[in-house]
Amino acid sequence: MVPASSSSGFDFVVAANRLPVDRHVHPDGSVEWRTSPGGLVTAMESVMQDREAAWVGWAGFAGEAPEPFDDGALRLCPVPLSTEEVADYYEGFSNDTLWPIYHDVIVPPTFHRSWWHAYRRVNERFAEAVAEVAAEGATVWVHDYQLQLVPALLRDRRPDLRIGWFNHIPFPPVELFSQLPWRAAILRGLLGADFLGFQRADDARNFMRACRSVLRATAKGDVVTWAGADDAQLGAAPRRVRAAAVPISIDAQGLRELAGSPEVQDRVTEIRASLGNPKVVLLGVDRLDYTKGIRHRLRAIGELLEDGEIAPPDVVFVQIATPSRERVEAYRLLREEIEGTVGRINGDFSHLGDTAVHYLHQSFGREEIAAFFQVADVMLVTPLRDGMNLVAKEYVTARHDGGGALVLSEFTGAAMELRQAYMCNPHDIAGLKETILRAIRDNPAAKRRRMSALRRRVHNHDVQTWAGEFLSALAAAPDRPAKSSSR
Ligand code: ADQ
Repeated sequence: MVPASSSSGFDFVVAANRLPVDRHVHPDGSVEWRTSPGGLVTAMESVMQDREAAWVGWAGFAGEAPEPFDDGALRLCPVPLSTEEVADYYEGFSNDTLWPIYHDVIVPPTFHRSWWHAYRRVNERFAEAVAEVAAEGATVWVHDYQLQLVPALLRDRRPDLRIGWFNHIPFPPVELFSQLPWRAAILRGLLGADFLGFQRADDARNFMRACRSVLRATAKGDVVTWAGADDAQLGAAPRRVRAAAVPISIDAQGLRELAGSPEVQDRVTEIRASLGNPKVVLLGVDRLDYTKGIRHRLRAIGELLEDGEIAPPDVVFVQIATPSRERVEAYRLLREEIEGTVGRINGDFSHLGDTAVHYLHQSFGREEIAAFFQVADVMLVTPLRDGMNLVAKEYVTARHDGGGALVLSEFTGAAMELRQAYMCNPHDIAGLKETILRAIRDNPAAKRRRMSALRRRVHNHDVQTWAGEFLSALAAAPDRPAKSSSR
């Protein structure tokens, strides 16, 4: 399908830090575009299928951006970032300032004014690029913490647009948010939108409290009213903006079909055999990020091995850790620590041919991940803080055979919905060990009941439901507050 001509512009525009595809240059110079990693693209891919729209984002490499190009019905509009901007806007301000603040300061955030300037400059570039491709009165869906100034920057340029923003990560309590030297500018940037979507009701509440405390705005029900400011800063005009929880989900039907395909079923058998057909397989699948609680999980596994509660070859643990943000110091240190711990555990508890912890620092295709989910008797999702965590929803959906058990941290957005999981507090190592053992040993009928309730929840609230809820809330805004969509 040929997308609507950009001379009149697109009626629907998505803006996200990354395009849904990454460029890979082969040694022979040929170029291949592959699906880019991470939760946002996984979720949005099926929402955007066959939708005539433009997607504005970075192509994943520094330097000049390629010309806009079409991917099916989607027009991809690459935004260029220089090497310094990748370091300052992306690795710096987004991933080393905002990410830690928005995730409970698990590692200390770094504040640099030069990073902030780059963040502002890149947000302007994104706003400019969206303004160029959006048709009169178009709907614009801005994503995530990297683009929090885009709503107001865009409204300045194009007051005709309907602008929504969705936060894939948590929004922090005001006590943490207030540490940000640029807190007022960020809130004013966000208030340029008509509707702001969050993963949990608590995130929306945190945002409202920040508006009250930092901007002295009023917040009633799900509407923030900002009287405006008498200055020349961004977002000085008065605004009424809705903020509510719209929890993200997965393409449940697509994953069920994939998981049940003969190729994936064959892989399930192969993977189990290559692990030595253990009685119990424990699994973790995460980006290698300090928010995901991998260290705490390994600590619990190490102690269970030491206590003799679990042992290979009967019980093995597989940790898949996708490489992530490898140029940020905190991530480099985390990788060293985790790999050191895995080495120590295996040194102490593995035997020739019987490995206690299988550690794979690799990215896999969706088929392979779907196969791993079905191999897992117990899935360990133990983040210290996570906006949602799609892996939890993917796991229960992939287990269409009704088997398995999910151990889930109460600090994930998913815990608000997946209440029949084996809940844990990952900081409480003794409690985490007990929960893992319970998930292994509970009677099969009880486990099946839990899994079936979890699967039903995801089935009834899939990614299409999420996108529908977000877009109808956006269509109802502004000044026509609709009821908060969930919980
Ligand atoms: P992420 O922090 O990236 O997402 P998550 O929600 O778990 O985390 O999504 C990760 C995605 O990557 C899943 O679809 C998973 O299957 C896939 N994945 C993980 N490891 C992989 C590997 N080794 N190979 C291939 N694929 C792998 C952010 C927020 C989350 C929020 C999402 C969506 O941090 O809280 O749920 O956005 O809003």
